Amino acid sequence: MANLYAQLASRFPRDRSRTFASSPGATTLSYADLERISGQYANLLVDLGVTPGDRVAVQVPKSLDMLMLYLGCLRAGAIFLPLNTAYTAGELAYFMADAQPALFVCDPAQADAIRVLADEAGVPKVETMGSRGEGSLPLAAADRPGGFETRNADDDDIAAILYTSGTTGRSKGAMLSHGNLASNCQTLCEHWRFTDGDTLLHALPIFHTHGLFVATNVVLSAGAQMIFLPGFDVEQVLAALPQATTMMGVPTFYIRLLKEERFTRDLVSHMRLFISGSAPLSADIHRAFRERTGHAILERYGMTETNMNTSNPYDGDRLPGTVGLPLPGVTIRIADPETGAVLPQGEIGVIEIRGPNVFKGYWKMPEKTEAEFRNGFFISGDLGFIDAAGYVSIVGRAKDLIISGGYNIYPAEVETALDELPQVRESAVVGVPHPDMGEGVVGVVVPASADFADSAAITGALADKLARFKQPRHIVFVEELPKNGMGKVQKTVLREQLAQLFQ
Ligand code: MCA
Ligand code: AMP
Repeated sequence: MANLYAQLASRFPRDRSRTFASSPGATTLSYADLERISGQYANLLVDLGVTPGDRVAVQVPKSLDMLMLYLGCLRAGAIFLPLNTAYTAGELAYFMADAQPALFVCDPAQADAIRVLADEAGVPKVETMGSRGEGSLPLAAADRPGGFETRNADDDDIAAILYTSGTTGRSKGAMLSHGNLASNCQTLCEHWRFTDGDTLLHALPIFHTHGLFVATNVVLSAGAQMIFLPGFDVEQVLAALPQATTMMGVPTFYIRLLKEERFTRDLVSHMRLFISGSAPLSADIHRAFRERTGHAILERYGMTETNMNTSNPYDGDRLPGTVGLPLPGVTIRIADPETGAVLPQGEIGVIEIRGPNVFKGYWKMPEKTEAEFRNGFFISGDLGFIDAAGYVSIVGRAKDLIISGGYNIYPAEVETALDELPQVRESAVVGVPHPDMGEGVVGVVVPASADFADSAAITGALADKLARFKQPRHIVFVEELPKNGMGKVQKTVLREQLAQLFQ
């Protein structure tokens, strides 16, 4: 097979003047522009000394330039490493030290602070890229030639690294190969019937699998176009929907749209497809959406490590509360979480995944990689079952994970940050139902002195340690944490006690 970019390019529209992406009130790029600008970035990377296999770490606001840099990295054989814009300096220092990028691209406003971190971590080059084409990298790219012969790549060559946190220890860099990404987006493009007549409404961040590999790569695979919004803003989405044919989002997008009276059946009667993923879409929201619009949201299930695994059907029943059937080429089995024994159909166990979509392992962590595979299957940490018709349902998580608005938060990381504070004796972090974000983060704290109850002091102290989305929205002070006979905190008890906190 070939470089992912070359595979995508083989499906670009023959007429390269056709639109690839438009940002309302800003840039519109044709496929010809895409080829030229991604070529300019690839030439620039070579000039900057970036060689195949080098990491290019990117923490910049969402922009089409960032996408062109992604494609430039693919073409030059570099490994694209996008980072959540919410990460703090402390979090970034870890990623720099671990990934050792040859180049770090940051927001111009952060350049001074990033240069200090980069010096400490031995990262040789820092360049900048802003949200409107400003910054040293776009400026330098504009001077480069647009022609670039895309480098050959093998299926197993790494195209991107995406960091995911873990239940223990620090974040792990999931290595995704050209073959992983190419096979998955082609499968999704066919499964969801994307064609060059489609226009995708893109309001997701592009530092994650969802916005980058699912949304963008599927559009590119179909030679389709997208309306590229800076983020999810309900006004902008309502204004753009009439020009779109398809939309992808996390459940929060659909929850927020349903709150708007202007989100009517008429507004979306021309739409072909709404897709949801990254977090559970409640059956209630699925039904409310169908009642309001006549559209059954198509829910699918994926992970950073595996891309997409299952999807409800395009034709046929899109069953609320299920994540659908395994995608073509993907094998799903349900195993006993303790023994790994494969369970009979209908029983609940841990979901395990095998297929061309499954990643190559964690960057520089061979033992962690080995521990998360069983007989060639990746152990997802999600609990679920498969019904008689083959539909997969997710019923819980074996991993201690909170998903808030589609972002993953590992309680262990937040607890460590809380426990380091002098005001805290011990803590437990849980996710409880949140009407907008699905789950909201709550920190349950046993204070170091009995009369301490200043939650603002606690959240304030976390501000520069943890990305904002990981910070507890509520601090609840307790005299002691509920523990079982082994001394382990009973999080189920806490979740039950706090279930109404955000209602
Ligand atoms: C923003 N904030 C959040 C979140 N997002 N807090 C918790 N959870 C979040 N997801 C913070 C903001 O910094 C702000 O802080 C405050 O919460 C309120 O922000 P708000 O304006 O309500 O948020 P927003 O800017 O509208 O963002 C919400 C969002 C956004 C639109 C739901 O989080 C989003 O685009 N999520 C999509 C994430 C995604 O793409 N996940 C895919 C992962 P302050 O209080 O300081 O104002 S890939 C994946 O999961 C797999 C592979 C898959 O299957 O797809
Ligand atoms: P991430 O680490 O960001 O790749 O998140 C992957 C996790 O998101 C999965 O292991 C699931 O727990 C969750 N997830 C993704 N899609 C769905 C879905 N449709 N329903 C429920 N959980 C989902």
